[in-house]
Amino acid sequence: MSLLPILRFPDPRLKKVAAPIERIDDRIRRLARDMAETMYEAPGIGLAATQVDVHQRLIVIDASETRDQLLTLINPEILSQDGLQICEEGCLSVPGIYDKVGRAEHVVVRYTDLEGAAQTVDAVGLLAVCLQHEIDHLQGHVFVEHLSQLKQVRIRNKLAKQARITA
Ligand code: K2U
Ligand code: ZN
Repeated sequence: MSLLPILRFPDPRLKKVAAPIERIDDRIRRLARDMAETMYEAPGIGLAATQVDVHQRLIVIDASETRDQLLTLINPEILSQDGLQICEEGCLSVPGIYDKVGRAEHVVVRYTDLEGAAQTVDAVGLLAVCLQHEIDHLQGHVFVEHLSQLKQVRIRNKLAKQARITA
């Protein structure tokens, strides 16, 4: 297994819309394994293929306290959503930035698992937030886009300054 490099905001590749996965082959299975390893090592509770510069509709999530309930979702789609929750979000592609984002409290997501079986997950709370956050990534959206323009300018300036210091 391998750790994968994670794209950093505002890399334009994070804006690409991921393509549906047509066939679940060894390449997809290997990618899912490497994404899970990368997520656990970061550490994070989710990771989208977009973030590792693979523009296909695959996400991994483990929002469990015990860090042993890995979900691998191929071609996830939100079937229904309702309610509202405000959650402090961060992102492995936007290190050091955390802010409150409004998301649906409850989502029902349909997806295909690694065995090719159709699955549905009915989620509330942090898992619901993470599903929306990761599916946003597959659509080319990063959570900071939900913040004010002023906050986005400040974030870009802060990350650009960090990049100059570490260059
Ligand atoms: O997509 C990612 O970069 C992974 C995020 C997913 C996530 C962000 C906010 C809320 C839920 C999930 C990371 O796991 S960032 C680390 C983190 C973990 C829990 C809460 C906030 C941030
Ligand atoms: Zn993210």
